[in-house]
Amino acid sequence: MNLTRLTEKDIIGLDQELVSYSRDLLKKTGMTLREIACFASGVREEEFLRAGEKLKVAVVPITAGLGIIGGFVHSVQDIIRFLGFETVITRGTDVDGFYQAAHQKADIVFMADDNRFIALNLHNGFIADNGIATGRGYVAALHGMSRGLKEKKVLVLGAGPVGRASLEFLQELGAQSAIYDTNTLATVDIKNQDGVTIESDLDQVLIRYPYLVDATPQGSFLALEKLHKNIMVAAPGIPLGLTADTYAMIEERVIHDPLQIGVAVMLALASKD
Ligand code: 2YC
Repeated sequence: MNLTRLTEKDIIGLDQELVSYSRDLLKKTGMTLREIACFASGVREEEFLRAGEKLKVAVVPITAGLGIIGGFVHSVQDIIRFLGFETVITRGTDVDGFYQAAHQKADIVFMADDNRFIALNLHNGFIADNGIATGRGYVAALHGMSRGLKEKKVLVLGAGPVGRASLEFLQELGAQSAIYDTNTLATVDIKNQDGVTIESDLDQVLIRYPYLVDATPQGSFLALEKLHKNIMVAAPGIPLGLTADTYAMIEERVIHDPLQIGVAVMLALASKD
């Protein structure tokens, strides 16, 4: 499956803006990036802080497929450092880089090709997948923004890896979850998962959901007049599904970033001993 592929312009400047990004996240959700990562991964904050003092992370550039994305490994490194973990980028790429990571006694190794972005814990073999981490992290952010999702009506757009992970966490949190995909076949296996509603006519139902997770790679298709008046949106999908003027009008109720939340949750998941 070819996942959405970031471009250099999606991540340019991400490292300079992490402090303002995290302040903005706190304002919108009442949670810091670290608290979102801990809530999504089930890691207690003091455990996560201790792991940060103890563990070393390596990020390996991968040349496979369409190759290196300018700024990608540096953005990943900056997010992980921001969360308090010593982090290196290997000089070598691919297998050579992985060898160097192990040789430099890294405990956790981050690497991404065009189809998969993982964090591997070299001690216990656990692999954190970016799609799962991102889905859980965005639901955690929505949980914060909504002051709790229990019994709340939430619609997930997109039944790919991120949408499915979002749905799973929403169910764990007791939300009244629904999912929609343009391809009706994509949700056929979810059909009678306990309590999940499968929506098929988006234009009809969209306005009935006060909470939305946009996990689609479709850009600029959500206009304000089609949305619930108090809409809150967790938008992991790239490009952003909201139209530019809709985003400008409801920005304080929208969570959207290219890497930060997904990487933070991957780190928390991979840091468990
Ligand atoms: O620079 C590198 O090491 C490249 N091989 C990185 C390729 C990442 C491709 N994946 C993506 O752009 C998106 C990310 C948002 C996470 C998952 N897919």
